Amino acid sequence: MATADLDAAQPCFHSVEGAATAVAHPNIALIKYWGKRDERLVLPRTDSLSMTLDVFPTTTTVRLAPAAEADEVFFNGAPGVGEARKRILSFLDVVRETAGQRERAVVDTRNTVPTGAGLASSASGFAALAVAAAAAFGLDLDVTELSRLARRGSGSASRSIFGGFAIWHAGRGLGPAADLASFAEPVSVGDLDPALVVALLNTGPKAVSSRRAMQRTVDTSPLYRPWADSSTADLAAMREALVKGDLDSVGEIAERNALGMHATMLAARPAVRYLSPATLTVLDTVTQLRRDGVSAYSTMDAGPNVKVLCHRRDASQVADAVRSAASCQVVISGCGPGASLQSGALQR
Ligand code: 2P0
Repeated sequence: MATADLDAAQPCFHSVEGAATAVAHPNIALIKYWGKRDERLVLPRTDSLSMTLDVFPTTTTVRLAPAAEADEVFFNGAPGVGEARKRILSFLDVVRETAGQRERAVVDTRNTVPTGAGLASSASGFAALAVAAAAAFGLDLDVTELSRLARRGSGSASRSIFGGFAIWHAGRGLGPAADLASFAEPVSVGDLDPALVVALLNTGPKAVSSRRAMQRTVDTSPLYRPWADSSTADLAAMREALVKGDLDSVGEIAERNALGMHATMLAARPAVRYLSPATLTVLDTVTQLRRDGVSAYSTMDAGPNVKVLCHRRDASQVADAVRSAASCQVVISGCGPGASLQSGALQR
């Protein structure tokens, strides 16, 4: 079935034709996820909290292929290769196991965010894949179940099932009970109209994948445990600041949480350093904006790119300052929607 045909399809959670298309957006963590306690089930060591973007969507179609002997994967129209392809095949195995099916599938995924550059492409990618694959394989999952499923593809994807702000609960322990307890859900937010100004400093693939980098950090960084402990306290403070709609507190907590996460990586053996000279230029610019009375706060993920949290009314000013300081492309994002089947809303 062509994508155009899916546009006209009725909203569906069961896919009678065995094909479904879903859209999801990346999210940026204000309280970071960095470190797993179970690699296979993708169980994190700490809770995390994010804002879903309204830019850089991923659109993914999953089509069952009953006659095929192997799955096929296409990224932006080209046959998938390497680790990214392997992760999708493993994820399809999880979906098949959940659905009690054996059929192979064709996955066609189209990203508008540069893949592998620390711009959360795996979050939008696996959220869209989870929603599309669940529908194509006829799984009738609610959003909590979809969040758990997306988590198996990539931890941060559990949060992209939801729009606005979402918390991903780490859960406790190991095994099936822990699996059930680790999912994302929306969080309450007061009167807040935030923007994230994304400074695209380097959109090439990163040297060390976040998966490997976080494992190395947990295994070798003496700063990891203190950061994880402080992140728990940051999360509680963040939830309070969000309910109050206090952007300055939200920003301060997010910035210190991100810098702390990068400190854990710098102390890993060998060190993981994603931040570049251009990153520091933007950090200085954001500090200067604050001195000038603009509420602006930085956060960085597994890459050099900086996302600046600010009031939406200040976003153009922040974008201009960052663009001229770092001579880079800048994209302004507001709060985005949760993952959806192309034919309708996912919430039920
Ligand atoms: C986050 N990041 O909370 C953190 C902050 C990057 C830095 O989630 O191994 O691609 O697939 O679960 O989700 C990037 O890690 O890692 C990430 P896996 P993922 O957004």
